[in-house]
Amino acid sequence: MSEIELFHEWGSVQSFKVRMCLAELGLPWTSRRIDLSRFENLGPAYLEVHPKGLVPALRWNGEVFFESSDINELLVDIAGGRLVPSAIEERARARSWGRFEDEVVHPAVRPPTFNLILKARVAKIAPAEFAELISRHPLPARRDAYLAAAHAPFDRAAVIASIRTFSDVLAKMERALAATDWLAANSFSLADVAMAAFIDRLDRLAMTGMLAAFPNTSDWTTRIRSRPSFAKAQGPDTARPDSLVDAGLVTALLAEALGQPPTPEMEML
Ligand SMILES: N[C@@H](CCC(=O)N[C@@H](CS)C(=O)NCC(=O)O)C(=O)O
Repeated sequence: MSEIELFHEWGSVQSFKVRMCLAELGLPWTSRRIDLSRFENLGPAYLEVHPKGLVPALRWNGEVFFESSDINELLVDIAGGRLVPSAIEERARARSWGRFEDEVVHPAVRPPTFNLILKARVAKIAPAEFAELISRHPLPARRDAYLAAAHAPFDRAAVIASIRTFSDVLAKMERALAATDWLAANSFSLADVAMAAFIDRLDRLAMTGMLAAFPNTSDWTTRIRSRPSFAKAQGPDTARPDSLVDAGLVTALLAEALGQPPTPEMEML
C-alpha cells in the first residue's frame, strides 16, 4: 500500500477527526506536523501542499487531498469500507453528521478556542510581526478575522453564542442516541469519529460539565473515550501544552450562556 502522509496539528479539531479515523482503520501513516503556533501553515513550503494554508491535508499515491470529511471517506475506501453502516439510511445519516460537524460544530468551536486558548499565545507575538505573518493568509476572511480579533478584548458574546450552539449540538446528539447505540446506527461509524473530535475540544475548553444534562451523550462519551483510537488521536500530552484554560472564567461563561432561553434558530439544529 502507498504511504499515507498526514499534514496536521495536534491541537486541531479537524486533524483529530482524521487521526482517529486512521487509528480506527488501523492504517499506518507518517506524521507531518504543521506547527500552527508558529504559523507554519502560512509558509511557502506548506502553501505548496495546501494552497489555503489549512490542516489537515493528506498525501497518498502522490496526490494531496483536503477537507477532513472527504479525507475520512477516502481512508474508508483505502481500508476496504469499514466505519460505514450497512443500511442506506444509516449511511446517509453518517454523511449528514460529518457535514454537521464541518458546517456547524467546527465554526462554533473557533471563537472559544481563539479566545480561551489561542489569544494568550498570539499576545506573545509583537503586533507588527503578527500582522506580517497573518497577511500571508490565502483566505481573506480568516486573515481579517485574525487581525481584528488578535489584540482585541476577550469576545465574551462570541464565546457565549458558541456555548449555546454546543448545548444544542449535545441535544441533537441526545436525540440520535435515544434511537441507536451510536450516532448513525447501532454500529460505530464515521459519524462517531466526527463528533468525537467535538468531545475532545470540549475537554480542552474545560466544558465537559455540559454533558451532565445529556445522559445518552454522556454514556456515548464514556464509550468513545475508552476506544484506543481516541487516545491515539489525541497524541502525546506534550503536543498540547497550551490546553489549560481559566476554569473559573469558563464556569461563569457556562452559567451565563445556559441561563438564557434557547433561540428559535438553535432549536432547529
Ligand atoms: N473544512 C476544513 C477546515 C480546515 C480548518 O479550518 N482547519 C483549521 C484547524 S482545525 C486550520 O487549519 N486553521 C488555521 C487557520 O485558520 O489559519 C476541514 O474540515 O478540513
